[in-house]
Amino acid sequence: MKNYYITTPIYYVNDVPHIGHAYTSLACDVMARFKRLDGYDVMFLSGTDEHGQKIEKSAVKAGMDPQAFTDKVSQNFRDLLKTLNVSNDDFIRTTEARHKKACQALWDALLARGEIYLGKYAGWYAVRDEAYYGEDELKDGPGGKKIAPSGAECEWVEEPSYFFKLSAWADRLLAFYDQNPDFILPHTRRNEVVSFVKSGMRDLSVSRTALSWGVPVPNEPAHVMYVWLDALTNYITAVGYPDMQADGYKKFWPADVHMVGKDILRFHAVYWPAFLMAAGLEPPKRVFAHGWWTNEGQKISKSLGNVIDPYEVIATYGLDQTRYFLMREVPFGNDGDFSREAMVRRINSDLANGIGNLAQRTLSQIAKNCGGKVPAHGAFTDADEALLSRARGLVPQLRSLFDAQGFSRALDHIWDVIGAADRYVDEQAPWALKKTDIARMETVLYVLAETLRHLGVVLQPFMPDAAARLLDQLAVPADARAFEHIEGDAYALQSGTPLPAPQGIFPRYIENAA
Ligand code: ME8
Repeated sequence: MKNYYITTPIYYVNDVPHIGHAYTSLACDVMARFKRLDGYDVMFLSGTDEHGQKIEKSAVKAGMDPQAFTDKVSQNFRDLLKTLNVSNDDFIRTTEARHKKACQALWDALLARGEIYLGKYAGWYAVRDEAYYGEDELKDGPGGKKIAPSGAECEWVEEPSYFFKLSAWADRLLAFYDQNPDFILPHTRRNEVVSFVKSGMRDLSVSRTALSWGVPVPNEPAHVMYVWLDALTNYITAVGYPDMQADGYKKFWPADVHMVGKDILRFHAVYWPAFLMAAGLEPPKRVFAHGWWTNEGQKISKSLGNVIDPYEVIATYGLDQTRYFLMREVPFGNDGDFSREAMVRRINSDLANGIGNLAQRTLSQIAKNCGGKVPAHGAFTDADEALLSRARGLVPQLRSLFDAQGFSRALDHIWDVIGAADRYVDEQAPWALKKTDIARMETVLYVLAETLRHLGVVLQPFMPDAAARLLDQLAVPADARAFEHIEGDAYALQSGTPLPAPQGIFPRYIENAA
């Protein structure tokens, strides 16, 4: 059985969903769709993080009870996923009963194993990050304020608190990173985690008494769980924990990838495996920390008023165009700059002039010169075989790139094949063969159509609608669009199959077209 479990972060509901949230969810969607096409049974989870001081404050500000507030705003994140055509299998909210049960069971396991003790916290806390900081990590800000490395303001907190014995886990974490060199990707991010762990970790405060908006600590009515312990647990709640005999748990835990932004790597690559190992559970197989998007070179922030609204972007440029741009523009893992000029350039050169034009040229010649049917073909020449073998080579290449979440490189490879097909059309000039050698013209158009079938199948994870339109135009049956159908020739296009009338797939984007 091939199973695959991938997760997005669960998003804080205090924010309006923006392009950054869209990005992580899209990357997971591309990965999940790829694995499904490759025959895996996939579990793809997203959701919302609804407890803690930050959310409680936002609810108060909105003049609402926190439950009513989170019910309302959580829906915005669900709606965004739908608009993005994200194929998540479950959507978890940390205010659900199943989650409270999982958190309390994990707490009990940690307590029973002697990993948690009662003490008193006196130190700094940043509500914006929901994170504790040591004095040595902070800078002085205006008005004597203490500022965290993230830029968040800190406040002094003194309260009774349970602690998790994080300091005792440093060596075991370092050994775990050593034994699992791909646990943290990209590798450049690994070093910062390792040096944090080596720098000497303090025990971690895992309960709060200053607020009540959280999962109650079992048998301790004055304490609620620290929101990150609560939030991280969502990944096991959704597969059935604490029932470790549940089908979901047996099939999907440990998760294959937790996809996160680089801002929350420490929580996922240090705290989370430590909590799990301390509770006697397996840590996830990988945490991938992707980069940060800026807007035309500037940090995206509410106070600068330059938050990019994914709905507006999709309405302006199109959904599949946006998905493509975000996955292609920067190597996955690096920071990226969202610029409208770059978006338009990608749409026009890669989509309209690239795959769009290749499909249009091929399909319109077939419609005109081959009676609207998949053309017949004779023996393949070396040039034909060369192009077909590049198309057939796509899946194995993409598999290895996807294994390390190399989405933009995967698209580079796909576009190399599109480039090779463009050169092939120019060299073979089927429009000229029409006058001299009809049989050869048909073979050339067949080779192009078959190449397009491969391209349509591998483009599905990135651009599900556009790829489906391409495959529809090639009359590829809906149940013959997986990778197994392009490995080998068994499902190759059949000469004589009637094709629908060709339609453009990617129009050019013309500024101020309205
Ligand atoms: O941190 N560029 O939630 P959050 C790229 N609730 N990605 C961005 C981005 C940007 N400019 N802005 C946001 C939390 N993101 C916690 C997570 S998980 C157990 C709990 C993405 O709503 C990126 O994935 O602040 C980042 O990690 C995430 O949104 C933070 O979402």
